[in-house]
Amino acid sequence: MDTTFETTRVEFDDSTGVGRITLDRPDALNALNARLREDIVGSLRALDELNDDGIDMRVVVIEGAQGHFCAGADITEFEADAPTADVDRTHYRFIRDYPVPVVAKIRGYCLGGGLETAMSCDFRFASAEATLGLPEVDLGILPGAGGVQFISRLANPSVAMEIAMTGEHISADRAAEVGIVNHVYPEAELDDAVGEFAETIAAKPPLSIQAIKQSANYATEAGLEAGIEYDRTLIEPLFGTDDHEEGVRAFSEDDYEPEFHG
Ligand code: CO8
Repeated sequence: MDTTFETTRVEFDDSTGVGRITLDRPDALNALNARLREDIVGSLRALDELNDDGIDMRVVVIEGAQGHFCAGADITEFEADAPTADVDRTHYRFIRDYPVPVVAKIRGYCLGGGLETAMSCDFRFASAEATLGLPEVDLGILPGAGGVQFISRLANPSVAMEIAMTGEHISADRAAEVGIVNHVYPEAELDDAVGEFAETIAAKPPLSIQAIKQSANYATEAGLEAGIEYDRTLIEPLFGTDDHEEGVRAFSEDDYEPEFHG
């Protein structure tokens, strides 16, 4: 299934179960106008619908066209119609609540709403040449689509505040050092590294992966006791699955190669 929206391209590799969404407004460094925000949601829905048709779609990678992830909200739209909280939050929340893991593959600029988009993903893999930051402060606003919330959970809160208050551009290495980015690769190795990671996750038992995402999201919001209780509700149904049986069999039989189907 390969398809295009006005500002995104969507591809799916049925041999790996990995979908790919490319933000495609390169003339504006893939800045998020209203159309692109809606197309991201439309693209994610299109990939998710594959599962309704019995096709295993297990991981999504989001990247930007032509060397940049995304330079943030489209500033030219601010004058005409400042983004409302509801409109602008849509794709961030959609990614966070999305049933399969979402990986942000970051090249070039990843700023403002672009970094907020990446931080709403479950993983961030960056090129060593990427530049990240939250420059909203210099526009007299704040990263108001959850950016301060996300970065304060990923990085030390004081470092997070420093990045948001200075609006400084930081390197991928610095972003990894403070916890915003999972891994940094030389530019030429990024595609393979993300592909390998996505395929590794895609081959795992999908219901376990879904439960781990739900549990990890819950952990950022709930107290420890409530979180442990929540995990108990997640694990009980997993004990009854074929994938659980498959994993136990692979542990017990030396040469058995498990295949997980969800
Ligand atoms: N919006 C619109 N157009 C943009 C944007 C943007 N964010 N960023 C770049 N562009 C356009 C430029 O206008 C330029 O277009 P043109 O060629 O037609 O003049 C083209 O992309 C290339 O950009 P530059 O010529 O500026 O390229 P440089 O390499 O010189 O600079 C930069 C690249 C540093 C990325 C620079 O373009 C820049 O600083 N961009 C703005 C970055 C920014 O401030 N982003 C944050 C925006 S605010 C936000 O994201 C959060 C809003 C939260 C709202 C929450 C509501 C609830």
